[in-house]
Amino acid sequence: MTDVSTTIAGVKFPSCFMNAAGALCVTREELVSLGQSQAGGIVTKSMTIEARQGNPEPRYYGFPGGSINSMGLPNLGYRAYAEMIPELKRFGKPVVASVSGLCEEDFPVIAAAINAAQPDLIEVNLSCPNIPGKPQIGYDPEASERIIKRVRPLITVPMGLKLPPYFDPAHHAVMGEVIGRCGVDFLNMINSVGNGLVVDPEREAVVIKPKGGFGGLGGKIIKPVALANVRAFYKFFEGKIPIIGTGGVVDGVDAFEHFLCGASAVQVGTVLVEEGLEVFGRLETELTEILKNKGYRSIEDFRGAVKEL
Ligand code: RRO
Repeated sequence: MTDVSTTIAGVKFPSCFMNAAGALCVTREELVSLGQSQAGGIVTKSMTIEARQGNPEPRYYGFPGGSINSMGLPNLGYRAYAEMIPELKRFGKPVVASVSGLCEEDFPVIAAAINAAQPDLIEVNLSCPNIPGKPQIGYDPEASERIIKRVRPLITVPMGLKLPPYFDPAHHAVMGEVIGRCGVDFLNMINSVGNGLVVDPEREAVVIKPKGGFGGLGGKIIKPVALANVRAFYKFFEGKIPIIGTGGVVDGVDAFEHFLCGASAVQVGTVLVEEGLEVFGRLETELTEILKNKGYRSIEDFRGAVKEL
């Protein structure tokens, strides 16, 4: 029997595929639909203190190979998600609450209240690229460390970080040191590749409205960046901190590559938005087929085992 379940920080997921924070997970209806789907977990939209409409539209654009977004944290506010968590937990799969904030002080407020609602895991988003005037926290190691150290004592469920992509080994090392000092139970990488620009040559225009068209890139085009980050942190921590691989997973082969690089689960954003909830069944079938053909029984049989030349 081929087994595509996985475990992150001691929490068992019936399938290694789940939604990435932001993808079809803002409203109660969307979260319930994720619960009813074949997704292995339910990840909430990153939440702020107050509900937000987000940035002006158009703010998402899909194109062959990927997507660009500048949603601007549209969400219901943490109180609404805290209330929903008990209901979402009844679907028999882990609930992952994604905690964000518009300033450092917001993070502990939300973390404490959401922890009281006892999701199965909490993911602290240090990497939203789309709030005008606010840089991605994960690119500031000191600010990241301050925030992690403030929320860490407030969280009793496994706590993870959603990281932005890093593009230099020196940056992996600096953030690796920060994470090592703070005690983090899991990592999720990568968030979208921030501040890309997509141009429509027909219209001679950018494709999304906020920030002059700049936004976070997702989908197939970012897979090599995602794999590099998964691999770099897997090696930095010698496989001891579980990693959720996010970025560029469109089919079973992409997921297989993430696991080879060291991921224990994968999340899907762009392909979920483009294809809908049916994607989870397809991905599971495709990965199962690959594992069967290769003679692997589970992800643990080959996780992190990519060969170097
Ligand atoms: O809402 C967004 O604009 C957004 C967020 Br919070 C994030 O973490 N990553 C992203 O691509 N978009």
